[in-house]
Amino acid sequence: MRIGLVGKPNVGKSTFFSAATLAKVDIANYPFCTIDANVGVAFIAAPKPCPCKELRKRLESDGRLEPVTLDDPRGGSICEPRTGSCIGYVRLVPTFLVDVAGLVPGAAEGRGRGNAFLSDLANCDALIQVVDAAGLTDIEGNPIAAVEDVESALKEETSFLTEELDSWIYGILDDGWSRGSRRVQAEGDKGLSTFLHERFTGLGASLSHILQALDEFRNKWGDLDTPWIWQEDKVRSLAFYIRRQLFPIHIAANKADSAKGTPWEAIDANGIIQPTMADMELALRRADSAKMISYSPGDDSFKTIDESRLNPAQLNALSGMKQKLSDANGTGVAELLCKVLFTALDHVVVYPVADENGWKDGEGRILPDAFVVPNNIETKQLAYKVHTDLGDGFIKAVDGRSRRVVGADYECVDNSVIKIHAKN
Ligand SMILES: Nc1nc2c(ncn2[C@@H]2O[C@H](COP(=O)(O)OP(=O)(O)OP(=O)(O)O)[C@@H](O)[C@H]2O)c(=O)[nH]1
Ligand SMILES: [Mg+2]
Repeated sequence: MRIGLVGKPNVGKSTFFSAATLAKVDIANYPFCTIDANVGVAFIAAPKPCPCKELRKRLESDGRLEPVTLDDPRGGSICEPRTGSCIGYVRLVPTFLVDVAGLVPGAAEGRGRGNAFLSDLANCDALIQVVDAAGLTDIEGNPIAAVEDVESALKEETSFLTEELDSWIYGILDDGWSRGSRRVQAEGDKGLSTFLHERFTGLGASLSHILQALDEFRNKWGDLDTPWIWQEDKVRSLAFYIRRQLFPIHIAANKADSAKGTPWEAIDANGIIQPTMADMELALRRADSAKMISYSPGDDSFKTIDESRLNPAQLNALSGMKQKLSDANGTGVAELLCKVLFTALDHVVVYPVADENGWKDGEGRILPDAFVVPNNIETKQLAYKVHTDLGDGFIKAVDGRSRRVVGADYECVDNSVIKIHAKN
């Protein structure tokens, strides 16, 4: 999974990016040192407690493991993550984050970084548009308080990104449209979906993205007859629905610390706006890395580790941050990433193992891998994600909880532990 950060200059994209990817430095030696400067790995807390919690319980009740002690630095976790980490059963899983600079109107016509900007975006599964919440002011520079005024200011802020993306998608559609869409004549609606799927695989389209877009399009326009003679506005409308599938956009209303009193709750009707304080998240994670405080992303508070080591200025700054953090219920950074990955993209975390009893891999490591996969992925598809050979040689799978043998089309859910049997 790859989430792109976009937005106008100086809204806080790079701050958000550094805050969210900082963890890779001290959490795991994640092997991505050679990726582009603007691509990083963010670690996001899995929605459910790591299955090592259940495993610990089982081992304890069998008398094979001592109960967890209060001073256990891992807070009871007994898994051995190959990437990410797990403390107190909070399992961190990796996702790619891209800081996509260079959003300027007219990119689809080649302005600014133009196509380079668009091809950076093309690899993303979802976008977070960072906007400067502090800049959402009225003409006199006063913060806006009325819900409808914030909504229209936000619309103005965000519409040019969607317009840019829509016209880019439209350009791809329009190229060879009448010939391609004539496949409907011979093959019916299926011809159109196949054509669109082929057209947009390069942008990461799956057939279900296309079918979903066509469904929404039908709701507005009715049947898909004679697409080769559609007017431009109808093809543009199809581009709109495809874009929404390929690039769902969430909004980070950043610098929320300077936009106090904005009624986010009232505006957040679709759950796509999240107030954030990226610079505070960055400061807190750095202070945590420096062992000044103990802070977990997503928390609305932190503990100061050893106050006697800090000078009055530091203590003062920390207490100010603590107040802001609790007022805002957290910085919103981890919360937004979690929302995008698990709710909007409907992904879940699945744990493949080699031993369905001990939940270990071939080398005896407990629950080393946590895969972020689409919800309800079938076991054979999961096998392919682990390794091509495992998919090709797939025989059967075993559900690690029920210990039931299951077939290739068995659907994994969030937190599934799955053993895959394959020919070797
Ligand atoms: N008050 C406040 N300032 C912030 C916040 N996040 C970022 N900033 C500040 O906003 C300024 C711009 O941040 P950047 O992260 O460089 O912004 P950018 O969007 O990457 O900018 P470009 O790379 O120029 O497009 C910096 O001075 C940050 O410290 C925040 O949550 N609150
Ligand atoms: Mg930047």
